[in-house]
Amino acid sequence: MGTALVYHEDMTATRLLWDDPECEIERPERLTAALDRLRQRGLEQRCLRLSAREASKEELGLVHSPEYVSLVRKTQVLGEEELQVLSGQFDAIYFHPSTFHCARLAAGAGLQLVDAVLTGAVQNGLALVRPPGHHSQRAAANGFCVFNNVAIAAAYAKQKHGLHRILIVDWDVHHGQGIQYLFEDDPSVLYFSWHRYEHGRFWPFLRESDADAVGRGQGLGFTVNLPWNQVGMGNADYVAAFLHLLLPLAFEFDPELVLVSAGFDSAIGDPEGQMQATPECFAHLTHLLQVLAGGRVCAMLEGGYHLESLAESVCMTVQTLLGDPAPPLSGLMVPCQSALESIQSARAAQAPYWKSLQLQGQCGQVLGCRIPPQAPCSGYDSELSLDVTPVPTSPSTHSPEGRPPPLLPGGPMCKAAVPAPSSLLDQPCLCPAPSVRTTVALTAPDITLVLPPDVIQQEGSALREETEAWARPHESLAREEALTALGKLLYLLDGMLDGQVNSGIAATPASAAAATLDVAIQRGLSHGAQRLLCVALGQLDRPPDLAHDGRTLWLNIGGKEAAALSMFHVSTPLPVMTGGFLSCILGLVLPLAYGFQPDLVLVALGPGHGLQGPHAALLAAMLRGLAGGRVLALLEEDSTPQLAGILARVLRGEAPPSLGPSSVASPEDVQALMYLRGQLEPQWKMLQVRLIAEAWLCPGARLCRRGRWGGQGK
Ligand code: X5A
Ligand code: ZN
Repeated sequence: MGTALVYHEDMTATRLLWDDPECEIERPERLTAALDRLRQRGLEQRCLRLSAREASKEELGLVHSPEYVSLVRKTQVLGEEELQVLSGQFDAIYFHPSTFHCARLAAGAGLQLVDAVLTGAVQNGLALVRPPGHHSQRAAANGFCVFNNVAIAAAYAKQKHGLHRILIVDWDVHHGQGIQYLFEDDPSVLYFSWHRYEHGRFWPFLRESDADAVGRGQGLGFTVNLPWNQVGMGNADYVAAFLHLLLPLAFEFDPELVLVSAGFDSAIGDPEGQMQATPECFAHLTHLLQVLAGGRVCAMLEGGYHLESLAESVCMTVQTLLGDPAPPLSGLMVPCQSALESIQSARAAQAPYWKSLQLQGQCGQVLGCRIPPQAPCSGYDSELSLDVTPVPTSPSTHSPEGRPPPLLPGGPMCKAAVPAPSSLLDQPCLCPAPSVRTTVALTAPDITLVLPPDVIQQEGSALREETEAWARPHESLAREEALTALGKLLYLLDGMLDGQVNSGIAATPASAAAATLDVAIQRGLSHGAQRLLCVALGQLDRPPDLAHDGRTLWLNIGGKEAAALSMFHVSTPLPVMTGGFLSCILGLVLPLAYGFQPDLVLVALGPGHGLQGPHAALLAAMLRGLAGGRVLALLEEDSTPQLAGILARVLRGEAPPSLGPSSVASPEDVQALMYLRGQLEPQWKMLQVRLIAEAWLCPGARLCRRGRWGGQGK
């Protein structure tokens, strides 16, 4: 459906006319650097380009006082000295004779974007604007912000388009206190902000930026603050915050529209943020938001002062809005202690208002700790534990992240501001963005649906002899239909491993599902996949000779009971309610998947998977964030064409339909999840939503936990 890019060259006009070290970073080059890079990458050309219009007085009046709007209007005719004096009345603000015009364009750009998305002209978009908006208040400019672009867009979406639930995600590194103030008693706007806080010692130094500011009156629980108390937060911290805090609330809220206060001062290299998240992380954040609100995402630029980091991060965001798969994240996916503390305190502050947090609550509180605090390591098959347990300190290549872990044990887990290694930003990413749009190949027969033109019905098949050789050990693959299906699957898989096809859907007779999956795993591993994630739904037994060598992560959803045979072989019952399904995906599947960092994902809907189309689509859409989108879905031959169709659409980058209001998870679902967390947290740090009481959990836990970042500045 397309991506809008809203811009106007006039917004490069406003600039600082005098000496002010605090404000000098907000310069016109921010816009030109971002736009130039979008052009260089061919991304701008793929967007629907819209020229920004000025917001009207009435539109500005949706959030600002008339007096304040006239005050800003008058700056047009002031001389430099008067501008400087007026600027001095606000915190971190400069006015320029063009400020009023630019700020009206910035606000207007957001309105155009909202109109384009809500009329269905496009699916999503980005407004490249300055001045930024999120610090601006009803009657005050603040922190480089003059009019509150995102807040105006939200108020406009409510008033003009009649929306009832809008999610604002503020990933700028500063607290958008302006947005918070404007909606703090409004339950129709859920405002989420993470920000550098350092226990109140970072600008804007506000008590109300802390996690315990949760809104007021009717709006209680609709303000969500995640204060970062240390600098140096990275990809794992940001993804963990989304999986364990933002997304559970966002699904429960079920927004009709997502607005993003897209500041990139939260990216590596930025002088304000001093954080470590790489540009690719913004592809993942964007991707994770695209599963909400039917994919209606409107991003608007806020901060971002390191031109290189800003330009790259903007490209990552736009590329993902366009539907390209997200490049894999670099770095070990282990959230730091301080991030976990922040996430946990925000979860605790929000728990009274959100069912999804109450149910996932702390072990020992909600469930009365019926789950014995047994040692996960000893819970494993003893033969395997040697191979599996000492991942973080083992010099073998069997770590979940597939690279030798750093050999620096111990050390305080403190962070220091590390300047952006320019090498990190110069390097081309591991997985180059595809030059053509994602292709999905279907081997499933009888799909008579009208599919998007870039979804190809695959004709090819692997050589008969080769197919037979792979099939030989499996009785269930002896039948002709099973062999034919297998030949097509192997051909498709090879296309994916060669990089000719990004993702695919293959069909197999139900009786041969388990064997086909087994062959697909073996073939993937022997043909170039380093780490293969297999998510098997329904009754699909773990292939008998699947190794615990860390190259395959086997996750069965549909097992009889929750069980972790090793850290790489996990089974959990199929959740019965939507809420349970969501917490299984956000609380188990994705944390494991992000920790594992696969380069190939198999998702198999086996016998009795019981998934509705929208649930299957959500799972597939979210898994597409892994492995550069290299996802192969395996269906049973008698699956409905609707199921294959909806999967084909999400695999090529369309948004999954929203699930609607979610029911809560059943006690059994919660118990299974918490049990597995207890078992797996020591090895899979992305599962953690709180600090592990080390001695309480497992004697080996302390060993497992140290070394990752110790002594490395984080
Ligand atoms: C939009 C934005 C930052 C203001 C920092 C003042 N403002 N020290 O990033
Ligand atoms: Zn900022």
